[in-house]
Amino acid sequence: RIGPAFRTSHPLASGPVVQPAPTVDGFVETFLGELNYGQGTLLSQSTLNDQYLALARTVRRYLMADWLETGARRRHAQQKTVGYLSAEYLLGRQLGNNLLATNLQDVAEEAMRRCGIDIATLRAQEVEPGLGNGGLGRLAACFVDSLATMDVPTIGYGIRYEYGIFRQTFEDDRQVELPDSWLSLGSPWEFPHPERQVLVGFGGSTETSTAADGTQHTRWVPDWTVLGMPYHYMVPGFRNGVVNTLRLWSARATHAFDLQIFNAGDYTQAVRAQTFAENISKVLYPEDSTPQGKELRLQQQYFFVACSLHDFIDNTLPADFDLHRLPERIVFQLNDTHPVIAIPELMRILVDRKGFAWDEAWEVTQRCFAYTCHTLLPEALEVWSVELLGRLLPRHLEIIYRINEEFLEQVREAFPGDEMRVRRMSVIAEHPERSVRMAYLATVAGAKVNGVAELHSQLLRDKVLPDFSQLWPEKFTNVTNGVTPRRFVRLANRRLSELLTDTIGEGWVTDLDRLRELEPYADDASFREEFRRVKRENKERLYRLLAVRDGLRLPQEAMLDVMVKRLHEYKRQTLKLLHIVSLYDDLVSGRVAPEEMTPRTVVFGAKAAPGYHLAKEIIFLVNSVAGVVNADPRVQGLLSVAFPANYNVTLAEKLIPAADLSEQISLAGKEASGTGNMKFALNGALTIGTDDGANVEIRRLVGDENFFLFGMTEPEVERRRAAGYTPAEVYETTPALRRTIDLVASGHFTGGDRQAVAPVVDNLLHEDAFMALADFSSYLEAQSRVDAAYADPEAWTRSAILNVARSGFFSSDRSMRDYLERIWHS
Ligand code: Z16
Repeated sequence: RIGPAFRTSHPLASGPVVQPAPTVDGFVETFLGELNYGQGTLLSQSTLNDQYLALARTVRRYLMADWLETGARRRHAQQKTVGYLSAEYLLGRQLGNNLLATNLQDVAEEAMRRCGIDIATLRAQEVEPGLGNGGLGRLAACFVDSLATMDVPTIGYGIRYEYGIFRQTFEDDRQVELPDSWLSLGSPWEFPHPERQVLVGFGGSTETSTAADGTQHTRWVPDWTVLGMPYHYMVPGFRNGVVNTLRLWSARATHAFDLQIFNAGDYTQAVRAQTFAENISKVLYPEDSTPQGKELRLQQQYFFVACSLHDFIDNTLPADFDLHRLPERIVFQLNDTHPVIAIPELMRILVDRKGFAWDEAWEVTQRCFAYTCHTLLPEALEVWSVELLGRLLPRHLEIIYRINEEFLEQVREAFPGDEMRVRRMSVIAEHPERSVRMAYLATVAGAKVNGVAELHSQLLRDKVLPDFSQLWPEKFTNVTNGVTPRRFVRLANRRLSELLTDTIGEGWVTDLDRLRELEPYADDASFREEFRRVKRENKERLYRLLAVRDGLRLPQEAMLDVMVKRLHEYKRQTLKLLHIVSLYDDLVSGRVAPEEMTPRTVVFGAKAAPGYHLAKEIIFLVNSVAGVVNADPRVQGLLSVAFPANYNVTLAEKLIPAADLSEQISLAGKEASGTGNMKFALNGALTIGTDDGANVEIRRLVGDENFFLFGMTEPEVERRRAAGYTPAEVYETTPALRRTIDLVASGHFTGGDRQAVAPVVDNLLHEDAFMALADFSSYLEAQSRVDAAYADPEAWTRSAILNVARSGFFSSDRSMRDYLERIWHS
């Protein structure tokens, strides 16, 4: 610690903290105080941003007493803490969530009205902290919400990126990325804690010395260091007086370092050193699922993990704590391989700094970590070259080598003479270059390894880590993902929430299984009418927003068909596009009469990683098709395509509650879980989906008759590939597909430019790595079932209600109970 805590015997020094009165008067008074003394302005002079900041700081005051109280209670109880280690937290806007948690929504709304302010306008001011790419980052945010609501001692550890996921814009139908300067107008939700800064080393070399008794001691001598500055964020539980902490690290230059250079008289060099250090937490890497092996990314990973371990061991545990008992006090959950460097870091702390024997340290380390895998894509399994790792973290590389040596000895004992197996299981890969397999390291060191949906966990055992699951079957488990009902139902879908609460009471918000009580109402005509009203009003709200935000004009009555997720070939946005083009072609060629068509509006939302060229070509094609379809009078009111730019949590909260149909169409065996699929089902959309990820569990729960299944199963995909898949053959032999692709290839959607569509068309015809063409016919057939079903509103509504009633399992509260039972308590 940098400074001692301030100590005094003054009677007010240890609280209690006085919370402002939760009344309209109390709120107004606090708000005006924040505006005057916090922002230094008068209501009459204030900007919208002043008002937003004052409102946020007002809400924050209501949480402070509970935050301090929770901290004191946690320090006193000394229970085991969950240390969630995640490079990403895709939090979404904070204001609405915190008003909901404190039950201050109505008070705040009325208080603002008294000040002549529309609270919705202030909410719209908030720039969401987009400190994540997609599913994995949003999952971390849902998990910390649930842990607070369940009063589980938790510290979320991560990185305070100065720039989160880029802001997407379109220019001439192509994606253009802009920096996300989310901090530039002020950040009222964060608390910097300079007194808890941590020093982190990089580079240099190791030194080994031998003591008089012959024992060897190794020490790492880094050649450069940076400071980690923690910023704390409140994580309130739902109306339970609990506020946990999210601790995000920001990189600063060390003083000693620049002083040295300043003293040497090189001012510009000193400033440059500062910039170099601060680069570490500058920007989120924008790849979802397929990371680039960049040096700065490894620096980010080690930076936040080193800060977090040090923070817990030296600044959170009591000073006299016996670290042999560390596993009684912490379990670090590794959110994918990004934080796996924590394993050798803990070994280094225990052995090099705390004087543990190797075996003792290994015993402790193995009980402190558990690993969650989120993928099956081979290209997404992180590896770091030995050259890079050794240069940046020489001591960690030595430790990894020793862990691996001892592990491979164990393999040799269990499977004598099986050197092929030893090579397969080695944490160190030899080809194409010598490198560290981070997933293997996590599996060797972790007490548990879990996948994120049943099918995924099965494939993880059988396909990704089969040798490990054979050696340690008991290590492997599944925890199916979940989503927080607070943000994704109660906050995002207020109308549905009111209907639910009027019908079954309000207990569902923290006990989502109670949605089951809704089942009988599926057969109640007046309830169905109400349910349809909710959907209709949500659609109206969405279309009003899209009109203002994106200049889109969409028909109110059509089925709303939504595909929102990162742009990735395996997710198959092109398959959805082929469906749209085929519907369009059917209409304009007269094969389908207008009155036979079920009107549809298709909405896409997707960001492509800036370096993922084919994904960006797909975005271009979607925009091109949208432009032509929307302008063609022959399909007016029957088919529309919208692609609002910059899909993020804020937009998801508007889109999902309005959707009728949820597109979950990845190639079977590729989507680890999906979590958007759960949000849609909980908001009363029906799913059209493959037998993949958590779709499998959604379908089993909601029932086959309330889910539109299509496509190959994972074993069918395997067999098809083994037999030699040639997409061109499918194209030749499927007339509807041929017409569709030909229309795209002709340049019809690109003003006659065939060159512009060639990247996507050629890829589909000659590569199609994710077999969109193979599933095309099955998909179209399932979509005609959708059309027929939508034409019967009563039956459709019944299915939609049953989707809501039977999806309570997908609460992240349930996921957290599973982690507690299967992983954290064992
Ligand atoms: C990510 O968002 C996911 C996996 C991964 O390896 C890296 C990133 Cl950034 C996603 C999965 O693709 C998705 O299926 C899953 O639902 C989500 O993680 C949360 O588990």
